[in-house]
Amino acid sequence: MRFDIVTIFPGMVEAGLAEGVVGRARGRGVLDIAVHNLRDFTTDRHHVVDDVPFGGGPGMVMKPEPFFAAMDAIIARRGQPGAVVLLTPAGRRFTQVEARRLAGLGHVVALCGRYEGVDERVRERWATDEVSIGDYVLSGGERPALVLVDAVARLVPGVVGDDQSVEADSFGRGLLDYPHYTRPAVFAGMAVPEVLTSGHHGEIRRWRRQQALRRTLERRPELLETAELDDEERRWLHEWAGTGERPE
Ligand code: 6GU
Repeated sequence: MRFDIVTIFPGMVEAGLAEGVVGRARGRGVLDIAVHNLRDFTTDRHHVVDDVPFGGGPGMVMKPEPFFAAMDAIIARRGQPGAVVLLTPAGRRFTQVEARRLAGLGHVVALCGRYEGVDERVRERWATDEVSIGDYVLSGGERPALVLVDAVARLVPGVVGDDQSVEADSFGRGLLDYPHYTRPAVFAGMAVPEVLTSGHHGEIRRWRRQQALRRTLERRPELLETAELDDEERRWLHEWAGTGERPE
């Protein structure tokens, strides 16, 4: 999987890619990620990337020319991408569904804007997608681009060591994850739920499915509208709704 990230803070982006699952996959060559300094695509002596907004008002706007030059260079050197994503708080919310779609495209370019804005002609000419990572304000698209790369990269075969853990992840089936425990069996006066030490694998699977469902119902009930549930899970929901009860 290939990523190109265009930013005025290449050091921040490189630092975010250096360690962990993404850093190792990059080291193995499973991920080919290039970080491009937007200032390298300016032609003036001072490498200026922003200017005052037409029509007035506060803040600065990122100039279009460096983005256009960066995109021309990326296409020439790295090939035609499957998507060009502009990271902006005005974009559509990034979801696991979007991550899956982008992972299937093989080559994604991320354009990091600053909060005040990017000249609209960049979006018009280049952006196939405009993405926000949530309803809060960040000072730039760099951290959102790192979020996007991480979420997409995890879905690329060979990036995460254990394919099963990707499957089981929160949102793998559209549900929140179940609680996890490791040794010691009693710690700080708190015991691990007995079922997990029982060795009854069928009971353990059932408990985990119930816990995942319960958490989702309590914390993110709207996810249940699109989650992939089987008949038994639907029955549990029905029972809990009927009695006001919750499983242990
Ligand atoms: Cl993509 N950019 C900025 N500046 N703020 C954000 C965001 C993006 N997503 C959530 N907040």
